[in-house]
Amino acid sequence: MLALAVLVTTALPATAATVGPSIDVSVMPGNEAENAVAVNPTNPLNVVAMSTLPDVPSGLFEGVSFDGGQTWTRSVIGTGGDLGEICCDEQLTFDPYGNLWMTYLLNTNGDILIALSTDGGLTLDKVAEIVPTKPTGSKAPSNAHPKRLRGSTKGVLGDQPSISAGPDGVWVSWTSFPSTVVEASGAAVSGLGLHGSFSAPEAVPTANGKGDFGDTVVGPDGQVMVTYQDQTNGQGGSRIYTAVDPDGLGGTGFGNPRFLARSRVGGFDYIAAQPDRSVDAEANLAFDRSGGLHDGRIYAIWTQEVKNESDDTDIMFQSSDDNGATWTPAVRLNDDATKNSQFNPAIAVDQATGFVGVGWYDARNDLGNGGPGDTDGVRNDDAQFWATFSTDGGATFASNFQVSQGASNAADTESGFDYGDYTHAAFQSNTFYPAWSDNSNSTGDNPDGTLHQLDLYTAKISVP
Ligand SMILES: [Ca+2]
Ligand SMILES: [Ca+2]
Ligand SMILES: [Ca+2]
Ligand SMILES: [Ca+2]
Repeated sequence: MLALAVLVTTALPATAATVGPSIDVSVMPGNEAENAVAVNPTNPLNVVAMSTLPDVPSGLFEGVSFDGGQTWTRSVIGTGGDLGEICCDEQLTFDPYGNLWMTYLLNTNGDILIALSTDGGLTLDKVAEIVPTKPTGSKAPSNAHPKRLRGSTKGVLGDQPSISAGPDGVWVSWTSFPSTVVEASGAAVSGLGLHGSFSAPEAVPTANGKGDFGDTVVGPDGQVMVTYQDQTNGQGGSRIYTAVDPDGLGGTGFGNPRFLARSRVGGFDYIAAQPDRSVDAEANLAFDRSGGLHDGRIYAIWTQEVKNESDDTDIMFQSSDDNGATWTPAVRLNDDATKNSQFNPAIAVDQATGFVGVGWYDARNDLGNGGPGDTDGVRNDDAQFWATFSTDGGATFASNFQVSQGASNAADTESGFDYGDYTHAAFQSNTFYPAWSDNSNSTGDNPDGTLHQLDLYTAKISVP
């Protein structure tokens, strides 16, 4: 295996993928930031993308496509009614039956919400409202989403939920504040619209009694892995851990935390490209359930900072064939030669092929010289969106390629939320769809014009 921080050997030319044009999914005034995207495995032309709306009291943007992203049905959901007044932190996943599962948070309480769509995202119904446990305090965390719990900070607050579904079930994990513990809950799934109740919250052990900014994945045998970092605040750094429930909905709970990596990215680490909201290490997981050569392999990505508070952040990659007991050494996925920022990485496995796609915000072309990656003459504060992929189980990755046609600037959004805490990507049947927030107006249809509020973007990347 290659040494730490050495780029994985590039064996595939970037031309192995076809990057489609940038698509403005939201075409909506105001900021769309912190995005989710999912593709239906029973109809790979069915793409669903969502964004938090930091500028309005409640609601999410939702775009639904049934033609691979060419046309979209656009709506704002969750301004009341069945779904409630949605705050933020939405995440999406399709299961193998074509159920679309969504987790999200409300403005009005600290619960973890789950909604289900059986029509490809056109309609969503609330199916569960989980009350986090461990109410050991009475104060909401200082880092809660700015929109959460207007007028009430009493009791326990679930935050940062993530959701994943496999052939046997759907699982969500989250952080419970103020004690900053990680919990998870799952439900059996057996067909389109056929599911059981979500289980009582199950504790996910943490190494130092704390965990946040997590992710959840379900494996081919029903096992569940959760990752999290142990620092909720600060810029100094964090340790990233995983924990596994080996039998999912069976009687065995989550096992002891296992160390994954040490990052110099803390809980709220400020970089010039995300100057107000900051970034966390944003560890994310993907499980190969393809039944192929690498079935059962788990992939992890996270953000490193080369030197503390240098703003030179990088996207790191590791994999495990033994449910996280051991991991390959971390390798850097971004192949630039700059000291600029790469942040908010997203990963997805194509369960039809076992291919791995990774995308991230990338400031490599912002040299502050007025070039195409620079909007303002200042180095390392503008971001494009870049990606890479692997067709051999993560042994090698393609040369990085630029996905967004333009460069965006977070300060120009006039929102302290910047691009949000995360973005996501989906990969199905040889097509990779990353989602990102963009104010370059490269497509000419952002209602706020160029370098103002963000729209939600995607692009269709074909990986044959
Ligand atoms: Ca740092
Ligand atoms: Ca970097
Ligand atoms: Ca710049
Ligand atoms: Ca917008």
